[in-house]
Amino acid sequence: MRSFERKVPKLIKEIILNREGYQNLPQIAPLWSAQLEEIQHLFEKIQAHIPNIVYLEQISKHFSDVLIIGDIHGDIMSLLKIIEPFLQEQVESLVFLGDYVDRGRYNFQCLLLIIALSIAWPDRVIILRGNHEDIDINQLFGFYQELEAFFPITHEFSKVIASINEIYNNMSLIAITPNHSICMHAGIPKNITNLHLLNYFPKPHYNFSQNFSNLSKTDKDKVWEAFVQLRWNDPTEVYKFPTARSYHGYFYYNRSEIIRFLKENRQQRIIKSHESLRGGFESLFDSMLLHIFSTEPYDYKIEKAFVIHESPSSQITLRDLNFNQVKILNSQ
Ligand SMILES: [Mn+2]
Repeated sequence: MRSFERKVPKLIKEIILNREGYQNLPQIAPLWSAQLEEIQHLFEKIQAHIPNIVYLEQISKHFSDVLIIGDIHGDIMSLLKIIEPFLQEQVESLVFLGDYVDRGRYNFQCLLLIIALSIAWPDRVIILRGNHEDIDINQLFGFYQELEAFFPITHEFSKVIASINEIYNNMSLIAITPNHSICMHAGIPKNITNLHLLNYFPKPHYNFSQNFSNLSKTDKDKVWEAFVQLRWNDPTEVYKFPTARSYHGYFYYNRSEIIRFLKENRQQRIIKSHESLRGGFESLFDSMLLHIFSTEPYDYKIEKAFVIHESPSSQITLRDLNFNQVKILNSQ
């Protein structure tokens, strides 16, 4: 078991060490809003040093050996499998691409466990914000109702919602690996090709308008749209029109936009999640875009789920949730 490298609060240790018990709902019930608030503050303190666009090698050297993880959606069994090689020191670091909650049966447990990992190992675990890290979306897809059942007392429940909202607002949007992969939940925003503009959008996310004094109205709108579209847009090889709406109601991006985006940001590929319709894995646009989904089974669309492993030798490997090698994705 990987040791805690620094002093970690008992609560965080308990969540990680008792993780197997998370399959049993009652074990988590004694967690009060005050404890969740403590977790929120620990998370905020760490995230204050991590920008929206994270160049991972600036965080630590551990990210040269990284496991990249797609949508989890409350699937605690998949999550427990995925994090085991990290806890057993078979891989040095983790990047989560978002969508930890909604649709599944153990949303709260998944979110807590992922947050606990990032607090215990801030130099090794980065968690990005997906489109489901949003209280409004949670009201439509199950997490909100799950929390209501956990916290039946009204004033407790409203504190819990406030804490979870703060946690969401402190997640990053993009992580760039030492191996030149741009990791994000969904894709390229329609109006922003240079990611540096997003540095005007600091964390916590709700504060964005207060930090915009140097930007024109047009650029402000672009940055706000990018905040949404990074977590919603989908790639297409079919539609030629970059303004076409995806089935999520946001925008498609195509081959030429991917080429331009990678060139402008001096990176080699996009690694994203978000689309269950594409199954557990798909390589698109001559491997310039790799899609993974890391929960199984899911709406009967995902038969098998995957994660991506980037190693210090620059090899990119598709692995199953038990860390078995499925396929080498780049030739070195
Ligand atoms: Mn999504």
